[in-house]
Amino acid sequence: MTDKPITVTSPLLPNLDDLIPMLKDIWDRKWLTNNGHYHKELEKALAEYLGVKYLSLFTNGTLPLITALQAMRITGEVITTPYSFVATTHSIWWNGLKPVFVDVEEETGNIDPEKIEAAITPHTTAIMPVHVYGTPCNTKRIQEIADIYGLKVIYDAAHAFGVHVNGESILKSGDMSTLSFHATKVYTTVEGGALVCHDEATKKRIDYLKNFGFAGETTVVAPGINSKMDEIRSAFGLLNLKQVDSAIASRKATAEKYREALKNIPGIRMLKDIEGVRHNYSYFPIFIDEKQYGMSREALYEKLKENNIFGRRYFYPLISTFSAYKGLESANPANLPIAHKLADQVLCLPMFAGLDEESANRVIDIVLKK
Ligand code: T4K
Repeated sequence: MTDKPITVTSPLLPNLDDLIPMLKDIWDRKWLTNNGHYHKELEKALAEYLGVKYLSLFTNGTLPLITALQAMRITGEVITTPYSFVATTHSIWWNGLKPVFVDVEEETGNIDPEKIEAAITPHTTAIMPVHVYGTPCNTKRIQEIADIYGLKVIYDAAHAFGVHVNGESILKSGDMSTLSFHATKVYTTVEGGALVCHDEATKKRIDYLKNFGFAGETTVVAPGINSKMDEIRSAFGLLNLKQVDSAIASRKATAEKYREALKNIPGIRMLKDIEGVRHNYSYFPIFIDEKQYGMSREALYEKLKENNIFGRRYFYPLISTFSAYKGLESANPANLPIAHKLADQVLCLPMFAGLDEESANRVIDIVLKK
C-alpha cells in the first residue's frame, strides 16, 4: 500500500456547520458583494486582529500590490527582490514601471538593505521588499534609506500575516503593506488579500481604486480595477479568524519538531526564530548544501515525491530569470549571487495547521535518509 500524499500545504477550513447559517443569512439579505455586511465586519475584525488602523479587503494578494503602486502614484523604477513569488514583480510591470532587482541576505532571504543604495537612480521612486516566509525585513534600515532618498516603501507582506516585532505589527512598517489570503496561506479566505495603509484619506483612495475608481454613483476619480471581496468569502474569513491563533500554534509545533530532528544534519540549514519576533511559520524552507549533505536539492525533492511527499521549491526559479525580466540589467546573475544560491538550495517541507505526527515523521525520515 502506498502512503497517503502529503502536500506542501493544506488549507485552513472553517467548520461547515458554522458557515451554513452565515450563507443562509447572505441568501436572506440578497446582498452578495460591494462592501456588504460581512465584508465590513471582516475589515474591522482583521484590522483589530492585525493591530493596524486602516485595511482594505481585496480579491487576492496580487491586486493590492498593483493598487498600492497606483495609489502612491509611483513612477519610473521600483527596487525589489528577485527571491519571491512572481506576483511581486508582475505588479510593478502592470503599472508600466521598471523593476530593479537587488540581491538578498543569505540568512533571511529578504532584500539586503546594504545593497539598495547602489541600485538607486534618478528614476527610482519606491522600494518593494518582501517579508519572505514571514521573516521580517530589516525595516529600520530600509526606512532610513527611503527617507534619505525620498522613496516610498511598499511591503509585500503576503507571507507575514500576524507577524509582530517587539509587540508591534510588521504591517505598520513602510507606507503600505499587502497581504494574501490565498488557500495556501496561514490565514485564508479561499482567494483574497488586503492592503494596509496608515491614514483615512489613503484608505478612501484605495477603496475607490478597488471599485473601478468610483467615488460616488456618478463620479470616477481614477482608472481603478475591480477587486472587491464578496460576502461568501468574507464570511469564510470571519470564521477562519477565530482559529488562526491555534493554526499558528500547530504550525509552530511542526516547525519545532522539524528543527529538533534535522538540527545536526550536515549541509541542511533552517531558518531560526528571531528574538522579539512573533513568527507565523508560514513556510518551512530548508537550504541544502549538496557537498555537505551528500545529495542535491533536486535529488531530495524527487525522493520525497517518490514517497508521495510534495515539497515545493519556493522560490525557484528566481523571478529575474523569467523571460519577461531576464533582459533587465539588474537581472544579471552576477548582480544576484545570494538569491541564485538560495533558489538553487531551497526546498519547502510540508507545513500546515494539523499536519499530523506520522506525516511529519515520514518527511523527517526521508530527509534523514533513513
Ligand atoms: N506575493 C507573494 C510573496 C506571494 O507568495 C504571493 C502568492 C503573492 C504575492 C500573490 O498572492 P495571491 O494573488 O496568490 O493571493 C501558490 C499560491 O497560489 C500563491 O498564492 C502563493 N503566493 C505561492 C507562493 O504559492 P502555487 O502555484 O505553488 O500553488 P499550487 O496551486 O500549486 O498549490 C500548492 C499546494 O498547496 C498544492 O500542491 C496543494 C496545496 N493546495 C493548494 C490549493 C490551491 C491545497 O491543498 N488546496 C488548495 O486549494 O502558488
